[in-house]
Amino acid sequence: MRRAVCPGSYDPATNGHLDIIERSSTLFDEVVVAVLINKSKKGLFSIEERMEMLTETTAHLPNVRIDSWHGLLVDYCRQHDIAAIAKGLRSVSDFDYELQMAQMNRELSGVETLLMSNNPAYGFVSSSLVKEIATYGGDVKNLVPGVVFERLMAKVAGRAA
Ligand code: COD
Repeated sequence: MRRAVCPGSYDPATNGHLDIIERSSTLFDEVVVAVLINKSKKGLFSIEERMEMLTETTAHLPNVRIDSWHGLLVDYCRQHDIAAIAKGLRSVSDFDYELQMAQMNRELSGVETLLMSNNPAYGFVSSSLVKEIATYGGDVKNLVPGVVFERLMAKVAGRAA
């Protein structure tokens, strides 16, 4: 079975993430979307909330499942017999960061990384910007899946209250 992981913080998932997950699901028998902790980023949603939103957002993809992991991505890949990491590339700055991680992960465990060019419609979309815009009352409806939009609006309203 050809199995890949789409790792990320997914805080929260955006339409750009969903595009990469959908395209990965056509290339592999099974795709695991793994919610990982990125220690350099401050989280808005809990890991459980991120997983719930991803589960709803990917319900139309039968070969996609959601999981979470604390630790090295290569250890997750080893434990779950995953030979490939599938990720999206938006820009040159993404490339520098992703290339370094791809090389390190291959050095650590031999796992390959597939870097997919982003859909230009979502090239400017990031979880961080979506959160910032929503916090200041901007409209992010077209940037995130419906369930994420609803949860984000509720979270932002709760914080402002
Ligand atoms: N279009 C296309 N792709 C996108 C878009 C978009 N609009 N937005 C994001 N993506 C891609 C990103 O390029 C990334 O590949 C992926 O989606 C996830 O993005 P984020 O922002 O949710 O997640 P990151 O970048 O914070 O995730 C980093 C990891 C958590 C994957 C990384 O830190 C990691 O692997 N951590 C585990 C610990 C580890 O193994 N460390 C050693 C690494 S060598």
